[in-house]
Amino acid sequence: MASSPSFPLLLFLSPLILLTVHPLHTPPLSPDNPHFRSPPPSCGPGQSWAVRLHARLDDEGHDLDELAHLVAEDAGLENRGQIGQLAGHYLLCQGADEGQRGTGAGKALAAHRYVAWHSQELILSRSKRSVAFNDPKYPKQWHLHNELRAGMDINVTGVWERNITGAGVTVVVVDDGVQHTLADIQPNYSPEGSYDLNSNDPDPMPHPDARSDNHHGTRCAGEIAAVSNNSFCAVGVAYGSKVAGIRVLDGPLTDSMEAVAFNKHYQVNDVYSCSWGPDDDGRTVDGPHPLGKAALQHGVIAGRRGFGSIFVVASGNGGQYNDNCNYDGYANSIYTVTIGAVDENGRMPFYAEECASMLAVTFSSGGRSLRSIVTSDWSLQEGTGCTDAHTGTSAAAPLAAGMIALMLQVRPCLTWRDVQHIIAYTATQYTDARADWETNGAGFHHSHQHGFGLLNAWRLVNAAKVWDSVPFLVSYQSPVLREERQILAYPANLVLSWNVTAADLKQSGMKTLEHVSMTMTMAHPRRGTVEIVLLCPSGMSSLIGARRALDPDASGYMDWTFSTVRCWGERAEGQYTLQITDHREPSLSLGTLNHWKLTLYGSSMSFQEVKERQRLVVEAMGGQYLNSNFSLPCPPGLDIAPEKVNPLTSNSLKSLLLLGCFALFWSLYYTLEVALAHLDLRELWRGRRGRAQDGFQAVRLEEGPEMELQLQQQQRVADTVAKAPLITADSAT
Ligand SMILES: [Ca+2]
Ligand SMILES: [Ca+2]
Ligand SMILES: [Ca+2]
Repeated sequence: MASSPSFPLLLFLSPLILLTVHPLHTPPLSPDNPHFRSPPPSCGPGQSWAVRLHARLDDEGHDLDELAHLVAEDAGLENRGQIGQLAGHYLLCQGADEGQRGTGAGKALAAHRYVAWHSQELILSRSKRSVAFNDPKYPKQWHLHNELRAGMDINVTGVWERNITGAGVTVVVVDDGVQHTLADIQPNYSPEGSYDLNSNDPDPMPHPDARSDNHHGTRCAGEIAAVSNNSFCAVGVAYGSKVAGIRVLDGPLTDSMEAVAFNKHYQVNDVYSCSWGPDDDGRTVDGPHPLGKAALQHGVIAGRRGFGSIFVVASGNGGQYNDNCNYDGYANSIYTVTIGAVDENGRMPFYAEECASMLAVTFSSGGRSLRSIVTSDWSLQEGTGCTDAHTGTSAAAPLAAGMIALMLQVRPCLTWRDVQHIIAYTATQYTDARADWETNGAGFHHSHQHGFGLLNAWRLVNAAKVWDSVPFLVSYQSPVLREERQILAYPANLVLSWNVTAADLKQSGMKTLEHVSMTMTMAHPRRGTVEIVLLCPSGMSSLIGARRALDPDASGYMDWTFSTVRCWGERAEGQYTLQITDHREPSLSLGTLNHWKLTLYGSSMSFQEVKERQRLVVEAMGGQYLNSNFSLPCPPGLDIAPEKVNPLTSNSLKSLLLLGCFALFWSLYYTLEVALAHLDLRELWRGRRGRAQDGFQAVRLEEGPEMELQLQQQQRVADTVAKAPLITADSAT
């Protein structure tokens, strides 16, 4: 009760105290002034005492400064003045050779009537919050901190300084294995998220190969989560995250294996980094097959406790063959984050593929004179555990996966679509004469070469911090539009359109767009000469079907789905137009568009809400939300069981085999018993062992067809059981 009147009094007095203390430290005061002291900011190590005085004046009317002097004197210490701006707190020092008196000082302070609290100060261990790593190759990791070309890095160091390193997030590298015994991987390795589909065991350790190139997955894993400050090689983008490996690329890949890979340990793995895809030869049109597609869809619905697995895919390395990622079904998929590459000048390298469905780009190798990506490497065969030569869009996708891990640390409940939205909202546009930047009706800039722009870790994480989940996904599908129209030769155009009305969208409630897809079937003698442009109602155009000089295929497209992200955030309602033209050689006949179908994906988010979110994201870029304790509520997610046990795992196979054997023996026994019952047993008993066998022979002969059938059936059961591992073995090798 006594302290309650004294606190306002202190408040009242504090300006006075400040007035008396402040001049002591202001320059105009002469050094000759008796009050002038410039005490060293601290005492020697182990010689400083901090005291808090009772916040009231004593009976003789001494002020706090005077009380501090009295206390110091009584304890045999020297008063060094108020500690910072903390009224009533003083720093008292003892001499260097006064260790003995120090103990006495402690006792004196403890007993002193003016002292409310005291403490002998310890040296605090604090590391500077600037990023300095002892990893020998960190200085060469220009993609993390580019000192040569300002701005040409992923802008991540400020995120690390705020302790955002991907903690609590697991990224899985779906590739040719991960050497998890490596010093840069082992401490961050997640065996729980890992699997080997090539050898069907839980250990994704890469196998040495003839060309010593099963280092790919390990390099990608290092880019994501290489351990920092271990005096070894490099630092990962999300060096506080866990990294797992799914070995699937070291052998023939089947649709079912891909499907298993995409959902493997999907309550453990948050982000799937896939630096691979169909052949980048400029003539392939391929993507996930039915099971792979289903697994991608299942992953975004059920993975990560219902928030959705994040699938990151590389745009492809077929740039020199005019390949385009709209012919790659993984890049086209709405479920994936499609990432392209730029070199350290921000230019699209010769190998990189462009397309309308590309979300963003990040760094990788370029021409010979430009630097490649420095990352961990395998140490098998010719590997040294570290490389400065990781290249291609393969090197870009894991950087994106690492940045997404940083986002998920600050906001674990971001859905798979939130992640795509935040990328669209935050990727940065920059000047590149060769990029066809266009700003769409919602104010998002996109180029076929760079997507929405460069991924920027600072922007991604700050936006993630304030991002409220977008409304659930809705879609609209036009009917299949049967055309059977001739595709005209350039410069003429076949123009088709479909109007999406307000009534069409009423049922789903869709207001604004995310992905727009167009599925078509076309007959053509050389499909690589056809060019397809899709216009959204705003007039924003997407080159969804780029020409490919090397694609001579005469089978056209069979229900191929092209997609674009270029209309992101725009109003869904209005007229969509297709422009198809044929840059054909005159000798070839014209093709025919058989039918097409438009699919819109989006949500009930209104156009105004899109603008509001854009404003919020811009506002968050100052870092104020990241710096503060601000956090939006995050629901815990659904309680989804780990993926269903694959019936072809070794344990279930063993059980199946046991069951099968039991069934086989049981039916043999039963058959024998029934058969023997029909025989003269005494004769059999009399006979020698050989006869018993003869008898059995007789049974077999006598009951031939029926027994044969039974045996065949049993054999078939046994076959199915025996084939099970063969099927897996086949598909796995
Ligand atoms: Ca293995
Ligand atoms: Ca390291
Ligand atoms: Ca490709």
